[in-house]
Amino acid sequence: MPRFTLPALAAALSLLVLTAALPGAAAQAKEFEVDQVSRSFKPGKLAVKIGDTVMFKNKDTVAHNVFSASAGNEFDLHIQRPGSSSFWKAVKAGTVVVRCAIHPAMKLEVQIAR
Ligand SMILES: [Cu+2]
Repeated sequence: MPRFTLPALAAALSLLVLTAALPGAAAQAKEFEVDQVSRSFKPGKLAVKIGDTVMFKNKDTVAHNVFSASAGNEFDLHIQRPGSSSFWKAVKAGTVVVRCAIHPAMKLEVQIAR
């Protein structure tokens, strides 16, 4: 008597194919980390591709409010408390200037390529 029925085997196989395909798809989009330290972005410049995600990690003792007014890539991550992380996904090719609404001196330049 077989241990597995044919439908169960087929289901197990398709699950295997699905999970095998996932890491390949995930490898296409990358995740970058930008820290907020001493009221500045580190690094201050970044090169990403459309679909990539940037994680903003607040390593400061003060709150930040990351945003961009660059055409096609406008976003606002709102108030971000010390120790927390926020995420932004690059959607349109070009140069994006990222700033903090609380600290005008903070500046990050992101180059988004196709
Ligand atoms: Cu700030």
